[in-house]
Amino acid sequence: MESRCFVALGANLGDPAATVKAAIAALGALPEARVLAISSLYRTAPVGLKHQPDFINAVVEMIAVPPAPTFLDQLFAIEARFGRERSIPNAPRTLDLDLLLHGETISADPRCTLPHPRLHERAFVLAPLAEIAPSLLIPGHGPVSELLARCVGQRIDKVVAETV
Ligand code: PH2
Ligand code: MG
Ligand code: MG
Repeated sequence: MESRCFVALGANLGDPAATVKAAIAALGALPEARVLAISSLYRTAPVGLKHQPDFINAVVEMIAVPPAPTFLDQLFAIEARFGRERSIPNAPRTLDLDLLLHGETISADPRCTLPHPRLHERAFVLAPLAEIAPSLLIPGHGPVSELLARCVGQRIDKVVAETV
């Protein structure tokens, strides 16, 4: 079955903008998926662990055939190809791919929680998401635009020159 999915990209090591663009190409090259929409890139202040470089973030809308756990494995494989190392939570990373939504799937599985458990409180996800899907409703939380309006004080800047 085909599912409408949203994937968040984040990077803050190496050349983050180049990595995010290359990762979007890698998502588009997945055998059972296609990219429908790509947000601008955003330069964002780190949330959580503060003393690390700014991030580049973006969100893509995709159609994916695999069920959520399989699709997530494919996202992890792309992260690994881009040199992702897992140390402590929220550590700097070459590439983070987070599955935000997978069709209508609601899941409390700790490995693959859907919708993504922190998406509703993060401007670095909600701003690019609102750009490509302004009327989207996040199950259990509400319209993406309202959620974004509640994220006060999180610094995010659209990267005009590096729009994909
Ligand atoms: N990802 C995190 C934690 N904090 N902050 C920003 N600005 N962007 C991110 O992608 C990010 C973060 C955990 O994945
Ligand atoms: Mg993340
Ligand atoms: Mg992640």
